[in-house]
Amino acid sequence: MSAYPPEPWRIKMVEPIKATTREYREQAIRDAGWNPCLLRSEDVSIDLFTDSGTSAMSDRQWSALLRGDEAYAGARSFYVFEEAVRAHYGYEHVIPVHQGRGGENILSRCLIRPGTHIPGNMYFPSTRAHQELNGATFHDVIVDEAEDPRAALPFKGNVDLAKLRAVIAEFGELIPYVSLAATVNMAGGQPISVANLTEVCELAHAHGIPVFLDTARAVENAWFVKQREPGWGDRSLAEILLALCAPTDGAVMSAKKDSLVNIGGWIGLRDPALAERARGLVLLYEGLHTYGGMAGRDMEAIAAGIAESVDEAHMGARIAQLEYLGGRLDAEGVPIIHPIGGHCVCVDATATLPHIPRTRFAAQTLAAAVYVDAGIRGVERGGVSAGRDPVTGENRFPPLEFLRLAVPRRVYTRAHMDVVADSLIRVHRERDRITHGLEFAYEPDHLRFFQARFKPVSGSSIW
Ligand code: PLI
Repeated sequence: MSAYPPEPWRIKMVEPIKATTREYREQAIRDAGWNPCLLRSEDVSIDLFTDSGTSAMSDRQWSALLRGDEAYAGARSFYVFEEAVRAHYGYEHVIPVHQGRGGENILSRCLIRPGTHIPGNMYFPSTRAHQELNGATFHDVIVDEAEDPRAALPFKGNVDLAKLRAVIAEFGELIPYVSLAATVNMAGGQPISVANLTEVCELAHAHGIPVFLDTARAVENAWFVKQREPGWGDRSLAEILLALCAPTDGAVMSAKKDSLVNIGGWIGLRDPALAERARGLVLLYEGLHTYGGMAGRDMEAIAAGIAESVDEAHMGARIAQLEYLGGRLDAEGVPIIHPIGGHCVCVDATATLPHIPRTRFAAQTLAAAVYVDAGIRGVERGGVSAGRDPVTGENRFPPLEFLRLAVPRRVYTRAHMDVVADSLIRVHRERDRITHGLEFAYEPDHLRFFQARFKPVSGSSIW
């Protein structure tokens, strides 16, 4: 099992965790329509629903908040933020947005027309939703192994260039851009190599197609490049981050992940004309182009967080914590996605609950069971998250159906990881007791996993 290095921080402020009983949690998950997202967070003991916006900020970030310039226009904090993004990600034009999906909305509105096609290395729900809302069809061109939980390739986020070539051959000028992610969330936080990303850009550019990168977890991706990609071991995370962004035409960033803040994001662009159009839409949907829906203090916290995110002691400890949790599950035969990714450990729900059919949402069912067992909240990543095909209205069932345990940065200790591992091991040992899956009691139109309510398919419980 991996070593667990001491965390490179001390705890200065704490948030009490409420103790709950199994009976209490059973009632809570019923009241939440069997959807952990609808639980009150005070009823959750260890919250691994997401690593997004849930990180602990450092004392430097908290003191940066006090420097926030809250001027409506031209705030000093914007220029601090702009400089930090330019220096670390290398994009000339930096356009603030309130969070990642705000940026996805703007970029999609700028570039997508009805009937267009967007290839990418696996979908992300909010990214694809904006692409589809603007009339595009998404094409997954990720390598086949990304869909196999047991395939332990170093770069399962890579694009299959043959698949990309085929999409380009078929749709050519109807492709407004290639949508890449580093790391790939829905594959379990799997990285893309610098070599593959560069080849994708060369291929796309040869056909006049720009490439935009989702940089939400690009620093985590840089860590894996440093560990795994020949030729990069001696380079700093900051250098690798710049190398990942360099061949791309722009990026959309949810700063709530790598950048260690609770809210914020940006669009980074090289083309001045596109940047001008994007700023125009930011004025309509986000806020002025020098705050984009953030407070001045949020931009200060991001600038400080970006600098901390490329610190190798920070990233090394983060990844080691995930490997420790995943290693414990692996050792006890709990089926997880390999290799362990950058922000999460993912439990293969299809392998855990093979008796629950896809239409009964095994990962959603497992999420409810794990919450009831020990108050741990994860998120379904499978049939519920995938939603319905906008054309046919049919449910989409992606090959991977898993419970994602996303670990917030600098929040939980090794003892918490042990509680999570013990609970997952227990639920896995007793998996045959989970006899019923779930069906929708209420199904929202968009991003349904957030607000859906479920009911057990028979009886009043999943047990
Ligand atoms: O939650 P936002 O709007 O700041 O960012 C949307 C978003 C875009 N891209 C990627 C790869 C994400 O992971 C992402 C948000 N992810 C969430 C909330 C998550 O729990 O993974």
